[in-house]
Amino acid sequence: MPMPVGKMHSFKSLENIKNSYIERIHQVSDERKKGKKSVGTFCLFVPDEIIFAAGADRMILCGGKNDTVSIAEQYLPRNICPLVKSSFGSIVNDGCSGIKSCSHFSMVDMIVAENTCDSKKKMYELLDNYVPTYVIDLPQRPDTPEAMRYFLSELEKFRDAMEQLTGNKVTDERLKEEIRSSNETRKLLHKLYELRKRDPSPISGIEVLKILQKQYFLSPDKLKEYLRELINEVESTEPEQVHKPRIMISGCPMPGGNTKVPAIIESKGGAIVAEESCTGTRSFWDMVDENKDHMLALAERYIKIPCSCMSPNERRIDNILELAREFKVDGVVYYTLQFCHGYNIEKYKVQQALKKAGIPMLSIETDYSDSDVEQIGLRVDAFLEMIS
Ligand code: BJ8
Repeated sequence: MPMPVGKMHSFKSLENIKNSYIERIHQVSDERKKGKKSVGTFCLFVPDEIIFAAGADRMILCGGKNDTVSIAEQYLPRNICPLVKSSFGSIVNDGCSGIKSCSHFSMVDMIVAENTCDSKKKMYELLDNYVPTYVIDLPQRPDTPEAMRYFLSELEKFRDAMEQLTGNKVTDERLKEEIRSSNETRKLLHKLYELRKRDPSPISGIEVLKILQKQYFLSPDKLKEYLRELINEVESTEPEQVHKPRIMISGCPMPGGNTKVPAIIESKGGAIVAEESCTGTRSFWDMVDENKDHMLALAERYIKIPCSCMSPNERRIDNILELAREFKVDGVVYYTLQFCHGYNIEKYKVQQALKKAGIPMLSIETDYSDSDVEQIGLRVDAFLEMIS
């Protein structure tokens, strides 16, 4: 039996977020004409606070669109994750093939990368031929004092590189302001997620994803403005009392342009109430301690991000269980991109832990194409039927 889909709310603030792209492009372009540097990033391990404290702007360059994948395949092997291919294709695209990349991919003076998964690491080596690429080296066994010391020294080197790029000193005062500002954003996102704990949730997963995908694209002030507007609207919404199975998505990030799996889940009648993802809780869950040495506080906060590139990564399993309980989920959709070995392999541990906790899980491994939409739809249908 098909699940009840129910009527969707349409929040005015989401329309503003949707239309924010052009305005942001003009803003960055004007800033660059006046000499402000713009930095492109790919990963949560790069602390925004240091970039902003150096007086630069930043935009995320993770690709979520399928159309630039074929461009990347002229340079990269086909059997690597679509996120890497889409990003690379968007940056190296010269438009000859008739495919247009989104404008922001060509609007950065430097890329700040990080040593995470193999595909990204190797892509960065090639990207340096197109845009100067600075790589932060990450220790991959995060729970040791040696790893902390090393990561802190890497962040200090990164701070120096940003000072060199912009010609501005990263003062303690500026870092303090940026840490406070980023914590404010994190608190707003917590507030939004708190509202999703209501049953039924007053906002759909797709709607939340729209703002999360813009999180590292918009300026911090604009993001906060949109979040406040959205929270006000959601707080005063009376959701339709249709019972829908509460779903958490867990796994790979879903950058702008990639909404395939959440769209299928919600079109089939599921309600996504949380995402254990870098386009989700991993991006904002932990605060930076405002009462410590600022660089140390940043190192401590960022090294804890439970990415599958870290080993061991038990923190992620604990987070998933905690989120599943907090958001009272009926089931978890474990979402991985093809050839993302870290998240694909970690699936086993997550499945075991969820099974023990009595929480059903559906595993979906996919790419950015539409070729499996129907097949995923059938599997989601059966899963939702089972957990209802
Ligand atoms: S902190 S998840 S943003 S590394 S999906 S490119 S891992 S093969 S994006 Fe990530 Fe930072 Fe981790 Fe988050 Fe590789 Fe996997 Fe592709 Fe990925």
